[in-house]
Amino acid sequence: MKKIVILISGRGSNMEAIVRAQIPGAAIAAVIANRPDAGGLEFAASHRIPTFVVDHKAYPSRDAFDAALADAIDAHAPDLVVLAGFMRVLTDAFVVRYSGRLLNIHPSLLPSFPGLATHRKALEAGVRVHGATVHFVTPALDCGPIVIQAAVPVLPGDDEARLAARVLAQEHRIYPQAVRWFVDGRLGFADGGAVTVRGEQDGPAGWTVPPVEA
Ligand code: NHR
Ligand code: GAR
Repeated sequence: MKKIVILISGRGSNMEAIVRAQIPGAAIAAVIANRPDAGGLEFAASHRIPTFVVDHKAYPSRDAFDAALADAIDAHAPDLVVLAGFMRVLTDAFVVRYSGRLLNIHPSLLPSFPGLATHRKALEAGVRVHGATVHFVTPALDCGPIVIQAAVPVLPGDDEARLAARVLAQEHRIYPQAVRWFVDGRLGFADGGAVTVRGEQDGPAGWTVPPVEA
Protein backbone atom coordinates (compact mmCIF):
# COMPACT_ATOMS: atom_id res chain seq x y z
CA MET A 1 0.00 0.00 0.00
CA LYS A 2 1.30 3.48 -0.91
CA LYS A 3 0.34 6.00 1.75
CA ILE A 4 -0.85 9.43 0.64
CA VAL A 5 -1.27 12.64 2.64
CA ILE A 6 -3.41 15.33 0.98
CA LEU A 7 -3.03 19.03 1.85
CA ILE A 8 -5.97 21.38 1.28
CA SER A 9 -6.92 24.98 2.04
CA GLY A 10 -10.57 25.15 1.03
CA ARG A 11 -13.36 23.28 -0.71
CA GLY A 12 -11.22 20.24 -1.43
CA SER A 13 -12.96 19.04 -4.57
CA ASN A 14 -9.68 17.73 -6.00
CA MET A 15 -9.06 15.81 -2.77
CA GLU A 16 -12.58 14.44 -3.11
CA ALA A 17 -11.92 13.33 -6.71
CA ILE A 18 -8.80 11.47 -5.57
CA VAL A 19 -10.65 9.81 -2.67
CA ARG A 20 -13.58 8.82 -4.90
CA ALA A 21 -11.21 7.33 -7.49
CA GLN A 22 -10.40 4.52 -5.00
CA ILE A 23 -6.99 4.05 -6.55
CA PRO A 24 -5.85 0.43 -6.13
CA GLY A 25 -2.73 0.22 -3.98
CA ALA A 26 -3.28 3.67 -2.49
CA ALA A 27 -4.43 4.57 1.02
CA ILE A 28 -5.29 8.14 2.02
CA ALA A 29 -3.53 8.32 5.39
CA ALA A 30 -4.60 11.86 6.28
CA VAL A 31 -6.01 15.15 5.02
CA ILE A 32 -4.34 18.23 6.48
CA ALA A 33 -5.65 21.81 6.11
CA ASN A 34 -3.90 25.08 6.90
CA ARG A 35 -7.30 26.67 7.62
CA PRO A 36 -9.65 25.42 10.36
CA ASP A 37 -12.66 26.33 8.16
CA ALA A 38 -11.52 24.39 5.06
CA GLY A 39 -14.72 22.88 3.63
CA GLY A 40 -12.99 19.70 2.47
CA LEU A 41 -12.29 18.58 6.06
CA GLU A 42 -15.94 17.59 6.42
CA PHE A 43 -15.90 15.31 3.37
CA ALA A 44 -12.67 13.65 4.52
CA ALA A 45 -13.97 13.08 8.04
CA SER A 46 -17.22 11.63 6.70
CA HIS A 47 -15.11 9.13 4.75
CA ARG A 48 -13.28 8.16 7.93
CA ILE A 49 -10.05 9.76 6.80
CA PRO A 50 -8.09 11.27 9.72
CA THR A 51 -8.10 15.07 9.43
CA PHE A 52 -5.73 17.62 10.93
CA VAL A 53 -5.39 21.40 10.95
CA VAL A 54 -2.04 23.17 11.01
CA ASP A 55 -3.14 26.80 11.08
CA HIS A 56 -0.51 28.99 9.43
CA LYS A 57 -1.77 31.97 11.46
CA ALA A 58 -0.57 30.27 14.65
CA TYR A 59 3.09 30.38 13.52
CA PRO A 60 5.44 33.37 13.54
CA SER A 61 7.16 32.57 10.22
CA ARG A 62 6.93 30.44 7.10
CA ASP A 63 9.84 28.33 8.40
CA ALA A 64 7.97 27.62 11.65
CA PHE A 65 4.72 26.80 9.84
CA ASP A 66 6.46 24.52 7.36
CA ALA A 67 8.29 22.70 10.17
CA ALA A 68 4.99 22.05 11.98
CA LEU A 69 3.36 20.97 8.72
CA ALA A 70 6.23 18.57 8.01
CA ASP A 71 5.87 17.05 11.49
CA ALA A 72 2.12 16.53 10.92
CA ILE A 73 2.83 14.91 7.55
CA ASP A 74 5.71 12.72 8.72
CA ALA A 75 3.54 11.24 11.50
CA HIS A 76 1.89 9.26 8.68
CA ALA A 77 5.13 8.33 6.87
CA PRO A 78 3.57 8.93 3.45
CA ASP A 79 4.97 7.79 0.12
CA LEU A 80 3.31 10.74 -1.61
CA VAL A 81 2.15 14.22 -0.55
CA VAL A 82 -0.55 15.83 -2.70
CA LEU A 83 -1.29 19.57 -2.76
CA ALA A 84 -4.98 19.93 -3.67
CA GLY A 85 -5.94 23.60 -3.70
CA PHE A 86 -3.26 24.27 -1.09
CA MET A 87 -2.73 28.03 -0.95
CA ARG A 88 0.53 28.58 0.98
CA VAL A 89 3.86 28.96 -0.77
CA LEU A 90 6.25 26.38 0.73
CA THR A 91 9.84 27.01 1.78
CA ASP A 92 12.74 25.46 -0.09
CA ALA A 93 13.59 23.27 2.92
CA PHE A 94 10.08 21.81 2.94
CA VAL A 95 10.01 21.17 -0.79
CA VAL A 96 13.45 19.55 -0.82
CA ARG A 97 12.42 17.22 2.04
CA TYR A 98 9.62 15.79 -0.15
CA SER A 99 11.53 15.91 -3.41
CA GLY A 100 10.09 13.50 -5.99
CA ARG A 101 7.04 12.73 -3.86
CA LEU A 102 5.21 16.07 -3.78
CA LEU A 103 2.56 16.81 -6.44
CA ASN A 104 0.50 19.95 -7.10
CA ILE A 105 -2.37 20.78 -9.44
CA HIS A 106 -2.26 24.25 -10.90
CA PRO A 107 -5.22 25.77 -12.76
CA SER A 108 -3.43 26.81 -15.96
CA LEU A 109 -1.42 25.30 -18.78
CA LEU A 110 2.01 25.89 -17.24
CA PRO A 111 4.36 27.59 -17.89
CA SER A 112 1.61 30.09 -18.72
CA PHE A 113 0.07 31.93 -15.76
CA PRO A 114 1.95 30.75 -12.65
CA GLY A 115 0.79 32.11 -9.29
CA LEU A 116 -2.73 33.17 -8.36
CA ALA A 117 -5.81 34.37 -10.31
CA THR A 118 -4.98 32.20 -13.31
CA HIS A 119 -8.43 32.34 -14.93
CA ARG A 120 -8.49 36.14 -14.82
CA LYS A 121 -5.00 36.25 -16.29
CA ALA A 122 -6.04 33.86 -19.08
CA LEU A 123 -9.09 35.96 -19.96
CA GLU A 124 -7.03 39.16 -19.91
CA ALA A 125 -4.38 37.62 -22.17
CA GLY A 126 -7.06 36.50 -24.63
CA VAL A 127 -5.77 32.93 -24.92
CA ARG A 128 -8.09 30.55 -26.80
CA VAL A 129 -6.90 27.48 -24.92
CA HIS A 130 -6.57 27.21 -21.14
CA GLY A 131 -6.38 24.26 -18.75
CA ALA A 132 -4.72 22.62 -15.79
CA THR A 133 -1.37 21.05 -14.98
CA VAL A 134 -0.26 18.43 -12.46
CA HIS A 135 3.42 18.89 -11.67
CA PHE A 136 6.05 17.79 -9.17
CA VAL A 137 6.71 20.64 -6.74
CA THR A 138 10.16 22.20 -6.75
CA PRO A 139 11.33 25.32 -4.87
CA ALA A 140 10.59 27.60 -7.86
CA LEU A 141 6.83 28.28 -7.72
CA ASP A 142 4.79 26.39 -10.33
CA CYS A 143 7.94 25.46 -12.28
CA GLY A 144 8.35 21.76 -11.42
CA PRO A 145 8.33 18.85 -13.93
CA ILE A 146 4.94 18.40 -15.63
CA VAL A 147 3.13 15.06 -15.18
CA ILE A 148 -0.13 15.63 -17.08
CA GLN A 149 -2.09 18.51 -18.56
CA ALA A 150 -5.62 18.94 -19.85
CA ALA A 151 -6.77 21.69 -22.19
CA VAL A 152 -10.14 23.39 -22.46
CA PRO A 153 -11.38 26.05 -24.89
CA VAL A 154 -11.96 29.61 -23.79
CA LEU A 155 -15.44 30.35 -25.14
CA PRO A 156 -17.19 33.59 -26.05
CA GLY A 157 -18.99 35.01 -23.02
CA ASP A 158 -16.71 33.25 -20.52
CA ASP A 159 -16.15 34.93 -17.19
CA GLU A 160 -13.76 33.72 -14.47
CA ALA A 161 -16.38 31.49 -12.86
CA ARG A 162 -17.43 29.71 -16.09
CA LEU A 163 -13.85 29.19 -17.17
CA ALA A 164 -12.83 27.97 -13.71
CA ALA A 165 -15.67 25.44 -13.69
CA ARG A 166 -14.65 24.08 -17.12
CA VAL A 167 -11.04 23.74 -15.96
CA LEU A 168 -12.03 22.20 -12.61
CA ALA A 169 -13.93 19.38 -14.34
CA GLN A 170 -10.66 18.46 -16.07
CA GLU A 171 -8.67 18.78 -12.83
CA HIS A 172 -10.92 16.10 -11.34
CA ARG A 173 -10.00 13.81 -14.23
CA ILE A 174 -6.25 14.37 -14.47
CA TYR A 175 -5.29 14.52 -10.78
CA PRO A 176 -6.49 10.97 -9.98
CA GLN A 177 -4.75 9.83 -13.17
CA ALA A 178 -1.45 11.38 -12.09
CA VAL A 179 -1.73 9.82 -8.62
CA ARG A 180 -2.52 6.44 -10.19
CA TRP A 181 0.63 6.66 -12.33
CA PHE A 182 2.70 7.59 -9.26
CA VAL A 183 1.25 4.77 -7.16
CA ASP A 184 1.84 2.27 -9.98
CA GLY A 185 5.48 3.37 -10.13
CA ARG A 186 5.14 4.42 -13.75
CA LEU A 187 6.58 7.94 -13.47
CA GLY A 188 10.20 8.61 -14.28
CA PHE A 189 12.41 11.44 -15.47
CA ALA A 190 14.05 11.82 -18.88
CA ASP A 191 17.48 13.40 -19.37
CA GLY A 192 16.82 17.08 -18.83
CA GLY A 193 14.19 16.43 -16.17
CA ALA A 194 10.92 16.05 -18.08
CA VAL A 195 8.53 13.46 -16.63
CA THR A 196 8.07 10.18 -18.51
CA VAL A 197 5.14 7.78 -18.08
CA ARG A 198 6.06 4.14 -18.60
CA GLY A 199 3.76 1.96 -20.69
CA GLU A 200 1.74 4.79 -22.16
CA GLN A 201 0.62 3.52 -25.60
CA ASP A 202 -1.20 6.38 -27.25
CA GLY A 203 0.72 9.40 -28.40
CA PRO A 204 2.96 11.57 -26.27
CA ALA A 205 2.77 10.25 -22.74
CA GLY A 206 0.82 12.27 -20.27
CA TRP A 207 -0.84 14.63 -22.74
CA THR A 208 -4.58 14.43 -23.05
CA VAL A 209 -7.21 16.31 -24.97
CA PRO A 210 -10.40 16.37 -22.93
CA PRO A 211 -13.73 15.75 -24.58
CA VAL A 212 -15.44 18.95 -25.70
CA GLU A 213 -18.06 20.20 -23.25
CA ALA A 214 -21.70 19.56 -24.10
N1 NHR B 1 5.63 25.97 -3.01
C1 NHR B 1 6.73 25.84 -3.76
N2 NHR B 1 7.91 26.03 -3.16
N3 NHR B 1 6.69 25.53 -5.08
C2 NHR B 1 5.50 25.36 -5.69
O1 NHR B 1 5.49 25.05 -6.99
C3 NHR B 1 4.29 25.51 -4.95
C4 NHR B 1 4.41 25.81 -3.58
C5 NHR B 1 3.26 26.00 -2.80
C6 NHR B 1 2.02 25.91 -3.38
C7 NHR B 1 0.54 25.72 -5.35
C8 NHR B 1 0.44 27.04 -6.17
C9 NHR B 1 -0.62 26.95 -7.24
O2 NHR B 1 -0.89 25.88 -7.78
C10 NHR B 1 1.89 25.65 -4.74
C11 NHR B 1 3.03 25.42 -5.53
C12 NHR B 1 -0.19 29.54 -3.40
C13 NHR B 1 0.37 30.70 -3.92
C14 NHR B 1 0.40 31.99 -3.11
O3 NHR B 1 0.87 33.01 -3.59
C15 NHR B 1 0.94 30.65 -5.17
C16 NHR B 1 0.96 29.46 -5.88
C17 NHR B 1 0.39 28.29 -5.35
C18 NHR B 1 -0.18 28.35 -4.11
N4 NHR B 1 -0.08 31.98 -1.82
C19 NHR B 1 -0.09 33.12 -0.90
C20 NHR B 1 1.10 33.05 0.06
O4 NHR B 1 1.47 34.13 0.55
C21 NHR B 1 -1.32 33.10 -0.02
C22 NHR B 1 -2.60 33.18 -0.78
C23 NHR B 1 -3.82 32.82 0.07
O5 NHR B 1 -3.67 32.40 1.23
O6 NHR B 1 -4.93 32.92 -0.48
O7 NHR B 1 1.60 31.96 0.36
O8 NHR B 1 -1.15 28.03 -7.65
C1 GAR C 1 -8.43 24.31 -7.95
O1 GAR C 1 -8.84 24.91 -9.15
C2 GAR C 1 -6.92 24.25 -7.89
O2 GAR C 1 -6.32 23.98 -9.14
C3 GAR C 1 -6.59 25.65 -7.47
O3 GAR C 1 -7.59 26.03 -6.56
C4 GAR C 1 -8.76 25.22 -6.76
C5 GAR C 1 -8.97 24.42 -5.51
O4 GAR C 1 -10.19 23.73 -5.59
N1 GAR C 1 -5.31 25.70 -6.85
C6 GAR C 1 -4.68 26.82 -6.69
O5 GAR C 1 -5.06 27.87 -7.17
C7 GAR C 1 -3.42 26.73 -5.89
N2 GAR C 1 -2.88 28.01 -5.69
P1 GAR C 1 -10.49 22.53 -4.59
O6 GAR C 1 -10.18 23.01 -3.19
O7 GAR C 1 -11.96 22.30 -4.78
O8 GAR C 1 -9.65 21.35 -5.00
